Amino acid sequence: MKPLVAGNWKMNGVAASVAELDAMIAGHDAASRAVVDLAICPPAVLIAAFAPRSGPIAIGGQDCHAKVSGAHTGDIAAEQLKDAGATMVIVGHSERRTDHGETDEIVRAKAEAAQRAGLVAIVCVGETEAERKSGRALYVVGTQVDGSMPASATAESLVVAYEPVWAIGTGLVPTAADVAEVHGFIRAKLVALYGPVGESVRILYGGSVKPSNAKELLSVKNVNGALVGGASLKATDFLAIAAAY
Ligand code: G2H
Repeated sequence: MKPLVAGNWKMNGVAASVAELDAMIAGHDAASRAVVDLAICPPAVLIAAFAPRSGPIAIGGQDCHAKVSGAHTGDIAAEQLKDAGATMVIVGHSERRTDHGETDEIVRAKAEAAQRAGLVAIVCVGETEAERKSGRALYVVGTQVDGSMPASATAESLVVAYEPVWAIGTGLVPTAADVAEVHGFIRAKLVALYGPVGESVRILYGGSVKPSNAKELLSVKNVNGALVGGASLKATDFLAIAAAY
């Protein structure tokens, strides 16, 4: 399957940051496009400006509301992201789960809203440091997968991102063996949930991915790409990660 390297800009970037997007577009040449899909998820206010010029780089949101419209101040519907030019959206990122109290049930509703709007849902799961240290990483990730995944999926409508919370923005990364164990576990869960389709859903690794560790992380079995935060803000770093393929 073709891997996906998606950049999550989080609450970073202003209109002038389009220069980085333009450099990414220029660097994602025919040879790169043949082997890897790239996406950038900027703050929602930049989507409408980024999408028309993004060419070979898909543009996504970082969150969506589960409803189509209504009295939900500050929220954005999946349909509105689609209208602005997004083709995908991250849901259930640990920063959303922590900062906004999002439960597995809420994340699942958001993933289904994304699919309803015709967006690819990138659903995030991952254990905390305490959960890993107490030997509960697989249990926690399994519970999140069971509770957060949409009712149905195709290879095109769902992407899963494994992001151990303790690796996010810390510079720490799990060993290749630990990544392989969790990704293999998620793969088995996806097959149990969706049948053969579960074999073709991409599973991204996220958490302190950078040019220096990309090759090792992205060559692990069942790692089908990366969700990149800090290192996606600069075109040179982001393209260097994509060049691991
Ligand atoms: C994990 C990741 C992007 P970073 O949140 O989703 O961020 O690469 O900065 O750890």
